[in-house]
Amino acid sequence: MPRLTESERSELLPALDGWAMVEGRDAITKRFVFDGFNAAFGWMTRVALVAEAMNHHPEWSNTYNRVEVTLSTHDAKGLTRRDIELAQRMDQMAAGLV
Ligand code: HBI
Repeated sequence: MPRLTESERSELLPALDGWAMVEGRDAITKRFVFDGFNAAFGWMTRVALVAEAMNHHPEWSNTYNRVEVTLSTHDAKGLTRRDIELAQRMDQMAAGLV
């Protein structure tokens, strides 16, 4: 899986909702804030099933109602289309909950 080209990045990254580049790393990050712990962890549980089905897994941490997410493709050592797809899926699954 090749890393995203410059033109793909300029097209795809601005279209994501609230994701930012990680300083000094070819990765994207976003903080999701939910109504409470159950909402946050329930979302993580549902995303985990999607990530496993995609065979593409987030780096994430949960504190009460917040989930910090970082996405990158470890095998490619940078951003690929799999990261874009997982980011979009995460946003879809958080819609109405955040
Ligand atoms: N998840 N984010 C991420 N990046 C990977 O490279 C990756 C993964 N999940 C599974 C996976 N790679 C495996 O397919 C390979 O490590 C074999």
